[in-house]
Amino acid sequence: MNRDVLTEVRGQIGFITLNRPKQLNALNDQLMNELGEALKAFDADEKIGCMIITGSEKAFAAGADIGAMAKYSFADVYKGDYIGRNWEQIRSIRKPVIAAVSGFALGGGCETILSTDFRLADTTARIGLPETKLGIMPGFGGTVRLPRLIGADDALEWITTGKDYRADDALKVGAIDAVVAPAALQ
Ligand code: DAK
Repeated sequence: MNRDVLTEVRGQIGFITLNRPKQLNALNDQLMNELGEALKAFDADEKIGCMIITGSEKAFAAGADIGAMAKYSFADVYKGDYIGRNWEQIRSIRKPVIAAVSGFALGGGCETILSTDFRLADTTARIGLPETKLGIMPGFGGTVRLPRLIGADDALEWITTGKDYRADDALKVGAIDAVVAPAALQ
């Protein structure tokens, strides 16, 4: 069966790898359901002390799946609580959840990492909220969690310009906690 999320245990760490590489790990319902299940399973496992969410070398996640969203009406999204229901799952996990970011973490991908407790990024990372380029606002926590982390001024720049930022620049404002060499995240 095709899995959009892969899991692995190393020592006391539960690794969760987003696995839609051809779509740059664009977030859809299946992936978000599997992410929620994986987080809950590790949270319930006494042998696991913390979890690390990661993606591919090219992308942590390039945002919500634009193709899937294009077909949805407002009513579909509202009634189905599209994506939102499982995004919040990260915040309900009692053990520390760490994001390890290589490549793109854009839009919903950026909001996913903002929902974690600690954020590591390697020097290939490009992090940002490009929603305004699509004529929408960040829909899942970007307008709330980002200003809490980096302050209103910098968050306003991120949100209104839609630019993506290198790991060093994200570190300077406090959007991530550490920058590492790419090999450190493999
Ligand atoms: N969705 C679907 N497919 C995507 C994708 C995405 N977000 N991003 C990339 N892909 C696909 C591309 O279509 C392409 O597929 P093929 O053409 O090969 O079939 C493949 O991934 C490789 O992408 P590229 O060929 O474009 O790769 P490049 O290296 O040239 O460019 C890129 C990489 C990341 C710069 C580019 O792919 C890009 O700009 N992607 C879109 C970034 C973006 O705009 N993301 C979405 C932001 S909006 C909500 C909550 C949250 C949200 C919505 C609702 N509710 C609570 C209701 C969140 C919204 C967002 O995230």
